Amino acid sequence: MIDIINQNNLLSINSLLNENDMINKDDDKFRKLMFLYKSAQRELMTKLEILKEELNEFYSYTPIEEITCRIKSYDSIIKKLNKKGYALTYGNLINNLNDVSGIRIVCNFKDDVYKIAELIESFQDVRILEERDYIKNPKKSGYRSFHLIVEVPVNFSRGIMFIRSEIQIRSLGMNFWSQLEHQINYKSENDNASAKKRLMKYANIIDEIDNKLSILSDDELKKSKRFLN
Ligand code: 0O2
Repeated sequence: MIDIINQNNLLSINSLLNENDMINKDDDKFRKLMFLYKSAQRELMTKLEILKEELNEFYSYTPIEEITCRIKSYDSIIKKLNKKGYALTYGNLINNLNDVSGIRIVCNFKDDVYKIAELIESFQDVRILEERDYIKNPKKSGYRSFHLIVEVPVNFSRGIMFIRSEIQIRSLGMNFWSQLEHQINYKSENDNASAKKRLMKYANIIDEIDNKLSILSDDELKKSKRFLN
């Protein structure tokens, strides 16, 4: 399967598959491709868990409440490609879906989100492809979160491969809202305008609370244990 290696021993994910092949969840290629995404996710999760523990050990305060991850299901991959109007090929999956491997970091406070994003951006071996600040520019739904599209190097037997993941970084408040909205509205086929309007209003209220909590946390935690002051 792995047969194209350039002089730097770098493997391209596209070189493992024929880009025009149609995605088929029962074939070997799909399983192997998902293995590559899972491997990248493990690398990234290790880096992030270490960061979380380091902040806890050295600064006695962890800005990170939790880190979770998931691999996008076959059904969600197909749904998203259809929604974006792409043919269901491996090439389109690899080149146009950023979040086949998805990681979510939930921080206590809003300003911690930016500090964690900065720390990830400073990792020497992580390539930052894109930054999406849905906190400064919330989505129409009211969705707030900070997204990083990254690539991490993974060592395989025949070389190194850079594989993409999406990291969503948000405050507890933003996470609370988006989890509920995801269930009630985001994936729903119904177009309930009144529910949408209310959810948007609640997103703004949560944002106000987030701002107030950030000020409170500054006042209280800066005095003693706050990290990176
Ligand atoms: P799921 O089920 O969470 O995996 P683009 O790349 O801009 O063409 P894309 O890939 O949708 O479009 O990127 P975007 O907008 O940055 O969103 C990526 C993910 O952010 C989504 O993945 C959701 O997890 C989350 N998200 C975006 N908008 C909303 C929203 O309005 N509400 C909620 N609750 N979550 C949102 P998926 O694959 O769409 O969904």
